[in-house]
Amino acid sequence: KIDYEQLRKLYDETCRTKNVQYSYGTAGFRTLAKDLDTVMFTTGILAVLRSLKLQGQYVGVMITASHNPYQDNGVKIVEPDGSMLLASWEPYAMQLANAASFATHFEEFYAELVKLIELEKIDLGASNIAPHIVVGRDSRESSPCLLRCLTSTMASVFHARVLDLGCVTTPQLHYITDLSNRREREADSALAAATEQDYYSFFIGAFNELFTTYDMEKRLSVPKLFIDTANGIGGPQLKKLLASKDWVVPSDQIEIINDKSDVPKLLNSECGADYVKTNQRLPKGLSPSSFESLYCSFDGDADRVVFYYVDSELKFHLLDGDKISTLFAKFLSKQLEMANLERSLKIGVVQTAYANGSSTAYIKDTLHCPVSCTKTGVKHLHHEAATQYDIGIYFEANGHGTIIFSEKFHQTIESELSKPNDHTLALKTLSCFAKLINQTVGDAMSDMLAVLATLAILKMAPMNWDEEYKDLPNKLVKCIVPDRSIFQTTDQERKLQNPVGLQSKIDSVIAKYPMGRSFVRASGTEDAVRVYAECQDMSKLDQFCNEIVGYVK
Ligand code: NG1
Ligand code: ZN
Repeated sequence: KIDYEQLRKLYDETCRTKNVQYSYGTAGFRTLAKDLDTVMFTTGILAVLRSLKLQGQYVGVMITASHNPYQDNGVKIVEPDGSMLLASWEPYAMQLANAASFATHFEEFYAELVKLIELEKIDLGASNIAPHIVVGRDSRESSPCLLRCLTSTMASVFHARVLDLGCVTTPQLHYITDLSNRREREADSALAAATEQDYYSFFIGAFNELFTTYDMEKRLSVPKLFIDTANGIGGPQLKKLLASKDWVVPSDQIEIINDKSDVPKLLNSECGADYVKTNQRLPKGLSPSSFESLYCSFDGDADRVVFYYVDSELKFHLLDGDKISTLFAKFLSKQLEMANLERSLKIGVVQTAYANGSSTAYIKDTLHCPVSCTKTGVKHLHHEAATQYDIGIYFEANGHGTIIFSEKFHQTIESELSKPNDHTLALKTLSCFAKLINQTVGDAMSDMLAVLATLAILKMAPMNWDEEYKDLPNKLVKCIVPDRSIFQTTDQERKLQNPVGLQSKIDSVIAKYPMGRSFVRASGTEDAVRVYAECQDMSKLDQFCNEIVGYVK
């Protein structure tokens, strides 16, 4: 039922990157752009199969390498509801890619493909089901060419309908994939496939509704917000949001910097969320001018955001993913309490071991909110937030995160709002806030709007936000080792199981430093081992970290 000759022809033309070992990690496939043709070809096919498996629903595919340098690129598949590819399909993505990469003849690849189709019982002949695919790409120079490799077989071999969004942010692709399927389900054919415009209207609508609820003028509570878009796709997309007729925040309150998405080499270079978080300093293009301003940085595909400000002594202060989590936790627990729902709806924060120890203590001891710790990687945090809480707040320290509101949350708020009560303001706040958050995935634009709204409602300046708790001095180091796969962890990556004996050495170092905490794990995205350390005394931090690194190397 597959047009064998056509597939073979396209395979021969497209699978030019041979003998590359591909692996589908926490962020999909990611490597040098010049090595990606083959894996794009097979990922396109896998996305089609995933859609067929799910009765032809829209499956998303995003071409991006996020915060990586401009020479890199990557690809990942998005489920119909906007979440990450089902974990049990990740091995298929690898098998198919490596089959094409290492095959000497087309038949070897074809056999692997047929095996997969049979294993998953996919009916390619079902005439009433056409696969639906949504594709998007970030601003990288290599993306258009990779897109052609990705989509080459979709229509001609598999009769797929392909919705090409062009250049979008990663969270826009997730959102539009989910919305397209919701519309199909509601058989709302008049609206058909979702667009970028739907995204802007929806989030601006929620932002405006929240300000109207509080009878506030649509001005930011800070005099000025500077947004560093890492010279990535966030720049042009944010400009579209700000240019929308419904966006009414005065234009002199917002300034976008590092917005040269058309100059390939500038992408993520000395700017963006990763740079600011790692180096704890202002990005290129910013001088500490006004100490009342708020600053934020997106990463290259705008799924992460970190905030920062400079104090009156021009000292830099980072407001990272932990601070965003705690701000939302403080705000939303208060609203739940005011709505008298704190006993019926469960709010909680999900972190990884990289969260600063002070943030964890603050959430538990000051906010009295439950905290869970999961392994690194958004899918782990997302799962915990979605299954354990009615309001599940999760952020990685690096700024990637969102909030998941349960079905019970929506039903409860709706039913409370429908009866007369004294908590209407809090109920409306919760309802609007849930709309303002992109629940499919961490989203720099939506998270930024939510932070701005929260600060305005709570009448908090950046400094007040920062003062809620003080970070413990901390350090994150990358160690290059001969074989990182021997570093195996347990307890949500907080303890090493292998190499045997190393953990007890680490423990004995930790014991010497007051408030000391340290852990070692292999990176899932780079060929390196990461060492994290934090302790009370800034002047001892380097020594503490070096001692651990000494045992790792
Ligand atoms: P690895 O390389 O596995 O540490 C990094 C980030 C994660 C996550 C992924 C996906 C740190 C310490 N790690 O993972 O939080 O963002 O990349 O991009 O920031
Ligand atoms: Zn990203």
